Amino acid sequence: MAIIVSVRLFYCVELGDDVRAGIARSARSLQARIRAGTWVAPENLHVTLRFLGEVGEDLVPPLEELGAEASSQLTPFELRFDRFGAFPSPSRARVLWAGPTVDSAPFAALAHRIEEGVQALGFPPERRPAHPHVTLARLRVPQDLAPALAEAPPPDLQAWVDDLTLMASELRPEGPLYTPLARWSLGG
Ligand code: 2AM
Repeated sequence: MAIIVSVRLFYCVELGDDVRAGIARSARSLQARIRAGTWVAPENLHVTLRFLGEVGEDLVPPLEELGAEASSQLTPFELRFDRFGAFPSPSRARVLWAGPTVDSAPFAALAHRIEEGVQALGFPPERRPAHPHVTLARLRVPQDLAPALAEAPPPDLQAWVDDLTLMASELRPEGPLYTPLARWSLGG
């Protein structure tokens, strides 16, 4: 009997040490305003492109091919982190994030190509719009963060995105452990 081993995967944009530290620092003014939540460890801050969930090992090679192909079609681009926001809305926040005020066309193009590719591999369509963001904290109960978000000085960071990563995620009680499975330079 074949044993199917699975791995929890997502495509993401990794961020440099300086950008991660800068985003974490800029979020400090919000820390006292969040009642019950889990903050993402600074070393784990990233921009998810597509969450895949538990994936059978047999799908890893085609997902690697897709990553290589999608990344070869784009050149490096800049991503700004100049606002804080919350999902699903600031007044009922469950997720606090930092992201760009202006949509990034290259990010959207990369997300679109990956979405097409994963659907061709049999993944169900992603219903959430591809909005680039770095999750900073997850709140255990929805909280009205609108006043805190209006008052907090916004972040002001720029990241140079020059590669795409297929990341494995192991969920542990002390927090997730992320391990890059493959990484491709944009533009090949
Ligand atoms: P997010 O924080 O950008 O929203 C790794 O777990 C990443 O995958 C998380 O940072 C999260 O992205 C995303 N993720 C986790 N669980 C998910 C789910 N059930 N649906 C969609 N995205 C998810």
